Amino acid sequence: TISNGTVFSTPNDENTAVKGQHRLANEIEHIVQEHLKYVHEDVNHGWDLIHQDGEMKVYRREVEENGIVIDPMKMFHTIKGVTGHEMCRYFYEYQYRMEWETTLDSTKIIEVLDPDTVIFHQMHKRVWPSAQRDNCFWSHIRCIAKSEEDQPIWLVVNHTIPHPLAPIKPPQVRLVANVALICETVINEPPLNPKDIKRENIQCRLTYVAFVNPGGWVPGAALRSVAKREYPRFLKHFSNYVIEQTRDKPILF
Ligand code: 16C
Repeated sequence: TISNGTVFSTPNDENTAVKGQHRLANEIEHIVQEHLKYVHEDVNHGWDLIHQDGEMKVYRREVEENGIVIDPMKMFHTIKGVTGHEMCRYFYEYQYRMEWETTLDSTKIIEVLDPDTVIFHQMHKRVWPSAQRDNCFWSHIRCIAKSEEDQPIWLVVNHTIPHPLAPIKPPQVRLVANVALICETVINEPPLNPKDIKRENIQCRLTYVAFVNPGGWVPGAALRSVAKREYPRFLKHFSNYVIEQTRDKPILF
């Protein structure tokens, strides 16, 4: 119990968690719906294609707020041999984070709200000469069924939130991020018996969006050039990581 009377559950609490019944449920619902609304938004207007590599396309919209660069990013990719659930599971679960996240010094879970919703506190690597950034955010994984025949949509949203267990400690600067990974599984030439589906029959169609405010001034040109290099690098690296992790495992639909 924190001094203002609020009860926070901890990661090792045995009795947390009725799904979707916690103090952030409404906020999360709202943000999830926003992401779903814009996932098919046309990128032909206002977005610049800044990187393309095979199936991967990276778009950016140049936006500044009070002189701070807050360019939204939107990326599309198709990854062979994995499902949307697998991509989202590896993105969401704490135990894999440091194996694929190359921008972090550390990550920890500071609260579990339900099995599909946790609060992380992460410390990013310092990018010289700017101050080190940290981020405290809720992370939520969800499966959305479309119809009996269609594969469901899987998504993870990570959204910055203040938390008494993660006060901002200068000189660190808290960044503000709202990112979503939204995935669909495509089954090619489906065998008659679903049990016969092999990894060679599946692929994941992925959309990743990031709205990141660095939370304080960073030289705009430097930020844009780091972002242009690092976002594609993240997506490529993370996709390869999931391919490697799942290669010899049963398919997780
Ligand atoms: O989605 C990603 N990771 C999530 C799970 O960990 C996380 C999302 C965070 C939002 C993006 C954070 C940007 C961090 C920038 C600070 C340090 C960058 C270190 C670069 C090392 C060379 O919930 C994957 C996110 C992948 C982001 C890659 C692009 C980062 C470059 C942005 C430009 C930063 C300029 C300097 C700002 C201090």
